[in-house]
Amino acid sequence: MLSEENIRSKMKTARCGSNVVYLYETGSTNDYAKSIAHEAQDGTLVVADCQVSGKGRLGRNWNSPHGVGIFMSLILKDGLKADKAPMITIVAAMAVMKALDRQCDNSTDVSIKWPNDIVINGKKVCGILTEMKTVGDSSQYVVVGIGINVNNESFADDISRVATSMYIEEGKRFDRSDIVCDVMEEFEKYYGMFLENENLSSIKEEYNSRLVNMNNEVEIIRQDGNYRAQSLGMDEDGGLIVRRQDGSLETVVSGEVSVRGVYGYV
Ligand code: BT5
Repeated sequence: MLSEENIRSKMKTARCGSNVVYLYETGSTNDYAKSIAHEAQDGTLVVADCQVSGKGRLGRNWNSPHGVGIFMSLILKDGLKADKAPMITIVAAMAVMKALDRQCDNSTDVSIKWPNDIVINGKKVCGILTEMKTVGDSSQYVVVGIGINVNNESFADDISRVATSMYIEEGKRFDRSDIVCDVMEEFEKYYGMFLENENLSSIKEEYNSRLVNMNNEVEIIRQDGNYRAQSLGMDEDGGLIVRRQDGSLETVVSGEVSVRGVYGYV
């Protein structure tokens, strides 16, 4: 069982997860975190056993059943400029990947699909949704939402082609509170590196070395149409550099686009 006591007793961080709010069931931990963010102390982590209306990006759903997954949202109050906030998604992706490295077998291929998916063996095991409230051009708070499929044995037909869990890939069950605390520890480390320059210069190399579609042909999906390009890796501001078929280079920015493999999800 995931419990507040369990999580608190294992948390080793000074800031991220220094206060834990545990909910057996909620609509969305991001929505709950936003509803308390004004009064909550910086570093508060909202964790739920189940979400009845878990959210992905652009109004999509996040499948969030009881007893098997991690659904958590971290409240940060650094007053960062709003245009820096999308980089926190990248920091969170690094943190989850490193936490899953710790838990999974050494031979397991844990990688990142830019910008916000963690992938094992080509399927999505984690998604990240960063939201914020702004005042002028600064953020009043940022909420980093992380969903990880841990002990799920199967998925509904509509997502089974893209989704996987740690249990499905590793063939064993995991203690969710260990993973929550490992993610917070890794997040605190990489977030500190990000804050030094307020960019991803010190993270970029490691991130790109684990990018699932590095150098591959990808489909860039934009509101005004799709096109194919070669993915060349992330830049220090979190954009994905791509080479278009006419040879020109372009940096695509998360939020504006999705990236899909030419032959499937990755
Ligand atoms: C994401 O969106 O990947 C962001 C997911 C963030 C979820 C966390 S859970 C805690 C916090 N509270 C929330 O309410 N949300 C955050 P996106 O890139 O838009 O991907 C969504 C798509 O992933 C869906 O359209 C499905 O195709 C697929 N999907 C849905 N549930 C999934 C799951 N559990 N595992 C893998 N794929 C899933």
